[in-house]
Amino acid sequence: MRIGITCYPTYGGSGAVATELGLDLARRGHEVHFISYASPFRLRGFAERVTFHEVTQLEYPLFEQSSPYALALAVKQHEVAMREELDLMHVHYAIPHAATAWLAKQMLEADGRQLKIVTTLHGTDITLVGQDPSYFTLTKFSIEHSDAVTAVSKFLRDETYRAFGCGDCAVDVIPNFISTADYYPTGDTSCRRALAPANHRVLVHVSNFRPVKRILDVVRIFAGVRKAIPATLVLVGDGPDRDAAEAEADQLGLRRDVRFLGKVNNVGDVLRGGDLFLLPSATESFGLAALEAMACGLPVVATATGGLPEVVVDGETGWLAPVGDVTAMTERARSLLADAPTHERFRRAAAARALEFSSERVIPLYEQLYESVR
Ligand code: GMT
Repeated sequence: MRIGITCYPTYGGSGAVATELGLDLARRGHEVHFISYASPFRLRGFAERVTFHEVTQLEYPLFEQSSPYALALAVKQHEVAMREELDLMHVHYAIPHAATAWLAKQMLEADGRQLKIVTTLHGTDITLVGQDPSYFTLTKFSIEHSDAVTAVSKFLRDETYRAFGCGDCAVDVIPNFISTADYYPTGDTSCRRALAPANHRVLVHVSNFRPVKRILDVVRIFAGVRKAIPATLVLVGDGPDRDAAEAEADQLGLRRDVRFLGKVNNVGDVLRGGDLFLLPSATESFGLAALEAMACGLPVVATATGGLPEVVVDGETGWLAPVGDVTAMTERARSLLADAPTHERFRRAAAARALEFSSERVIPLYEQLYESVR
């Protein structure tokens, strides 16, 4: 099939999923066209049957802060669909991508051409942004006018039905997935040696450092663990709350044992050097970062929120606690790291659980969905 994919190109789960999906579809013989304002961060270099189309925008003084990106995107989606004879446009994150795809579809229909739209809901497009009055009606309309809609967890599907009450929109759950070539456990200790002193346990967090990730909780949980066990905290990513996290680490006297790596491409290598993953988010529709960590054999201490319980099996592959309960998460992390046999059992269970979300299992679900709307 010839498939257009639109996503945010920035560091984050929806762009990561969209890009890995596109690359995998191309390896399976499909022709894939990414359409966005910049090349997605995981689209590294050339790949056969993959093309990136950049949305360009006219700068015009009248627009000031309101440069109409969505309109330029709709024009590019229409142009690429026409020229490349796309069978469908798969958009990731509803706002504004599902609405622009609908516009492109209308323009194509005016020329007697068809374009099917598949929309994948990822998280805050439903739980936060989409429910704001400034976006609500358009988000609901875009969902109802997509040819197929998927959500990355049961939680997100149910939240879509609850918040938008869209009678006609069947939302299929297709979970996020991992590439087992990139995310796998290892007995090799070279990654660990590069991150921390040999006698330290290594705690890892990966995110875009937005408030929803509760980064200060990550630092405070680590502070509690480190009181009992020699340990290093490795933070991967960057975003608005990084400065506050650095200040908190300084304030708690942790500077020497907390490493801020910033954005890195080979996250799997960092994860393979770790012992435990922390994800104390206020909400997560899925928690792709937790799945990637589990695939590398890291148990996860996280919050029992959103779709996380569908990924992390409480008491088997990690522990879940209420949002904001730093004390509980600290105690869970500390006791797991102090108990070698249990830690090893959790490690194995985490890696085994992650295989249930392998790309080999999940990508065919998207292919089947595409065939059903074609
Ligand atoms: O919805 C967002 O906040 C953006 C999105 C992203 O691009 O990072 O994150 C969501 O999508 C990921 C991939 O499906 C999920 O793993 C994340 O749990 C989800 N984030 C939230 O729900 C906060």
